[in-house]
Amino acid sequence: MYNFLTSRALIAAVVISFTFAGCQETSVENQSSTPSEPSGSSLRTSGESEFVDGELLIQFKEGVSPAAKQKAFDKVKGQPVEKILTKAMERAGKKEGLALVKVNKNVLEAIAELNGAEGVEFAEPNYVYYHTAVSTDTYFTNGSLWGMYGPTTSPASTYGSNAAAAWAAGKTGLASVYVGVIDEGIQLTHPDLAGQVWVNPADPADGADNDGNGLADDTNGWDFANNDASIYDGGTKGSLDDHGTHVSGTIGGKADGQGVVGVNWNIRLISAKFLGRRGGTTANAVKAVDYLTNLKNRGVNIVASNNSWGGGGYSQALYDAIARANNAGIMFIAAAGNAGTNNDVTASYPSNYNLPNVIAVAAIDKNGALASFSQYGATTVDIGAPGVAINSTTAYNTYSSYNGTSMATPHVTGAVALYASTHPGASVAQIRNAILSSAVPTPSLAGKTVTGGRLDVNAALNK
Ligand SMILES: [Ca+2]
Ligand SMILES: [Ca+2]
Ligand SMILES: [Ca+2]
Ligand SMILES: [Ca+2]
Repeated sequence: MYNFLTSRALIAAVVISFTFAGCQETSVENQSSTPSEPSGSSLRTSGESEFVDGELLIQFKEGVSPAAKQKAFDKVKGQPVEKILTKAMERAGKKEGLALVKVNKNVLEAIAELNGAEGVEFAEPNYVYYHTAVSTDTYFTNGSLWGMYGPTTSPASTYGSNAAAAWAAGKTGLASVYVGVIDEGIQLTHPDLAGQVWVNPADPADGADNDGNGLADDTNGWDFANNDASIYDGGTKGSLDDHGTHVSGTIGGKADGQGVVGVNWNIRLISAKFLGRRGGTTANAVKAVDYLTNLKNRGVNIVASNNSWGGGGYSQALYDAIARANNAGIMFIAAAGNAGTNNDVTASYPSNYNLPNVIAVAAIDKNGALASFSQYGATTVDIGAPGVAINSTTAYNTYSSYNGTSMATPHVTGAVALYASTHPGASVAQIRNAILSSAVPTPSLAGKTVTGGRLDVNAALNK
């Protein structure tokens, strides 16, 4: 079972403030309550991976006969409940899609029977993923967004991302750059996010799927967890959407004289919500990734997705979806995980997928130390970024301090978006090189990450 924590501790009410470059921002953390750990009653674990009991995914080979499919279903007493065939799969020449199948037997036994069976490309569990925040920092009241500062900015923080130096050079992002937030939902009405969330010009809220992507009224994105158009369910369905709102604020909180500010002052965030109170599944992660790929293929300038979540084992279906994103030129920035372990030894997904668009992110604290919870890996984790005591937006117009590789990841995603704003049309290879080759050598990350260094947003933009 993965050690990613899914509960949040209480946050004491506290007022903090900081200043930068003539921009005074005040952050108020409010008391927030703690959702309880999911009961997990419908979940099963295998080794370290959690998956939905009684469900699996089958990728049939193209052109397989209906008889062969039925034979495969019968073999495991399976009932197909959904054929997942996304626009991105169709564009990639797939017609079979993924079959989501209910099975009336042990999932792992069923998979063993299916792999190698006639017409079956692969079968795998429908894994469960959780977001990668470890905890709130109850008493942390240092009053700064240290993760945004750099060694020569004012205020300074040696180990921050140095985004502030990029702002000082006039690089504050563009509303024509889009980033997908694959996470919980986003409080799009939060004072620090209002206007930063994409409004789909091709599908107004009229009950019809005007843009023909199969989702009616995906005006700000889509909620794949609940299969509906509302990307923010705080207060209505008990899903607080704090985590998705928090990463969003780090990527693109507004510079408006109050609250926090993100790496990008100008940006458009697209919600691909797939994490609910009980986490998210492979089936919905694939849909979320492919949703963004399809939008990109239709002309929306999506440069990256932020993936502050993890869990499960290796999924060929998710790998394939991330590969489609790669082919569409979308970076996939992923949290290394919060179990404190070595990803070279024990693989962590999705950050371990070996694809050009995947950048795996570890968390450091404001003293440059690798966070105690942060996973690492000399060959599998690329770079460190601020992930301890990170203040950002949370649901119900609040601000909170969180710790996690979840919090480090959006600093890197933000850097990718800011880079794309100054290097329009940059390729996956160019973006990857800019972010990783500019990493600042950092002792705590030496031998623990591919670059041995930490994010420097300003240096990346000068690559
Ligand atoms: Ca639509
Ligand atoms: Ca519509
Ligand atoms: Ca919803
Ligand atoms: Ca603000």
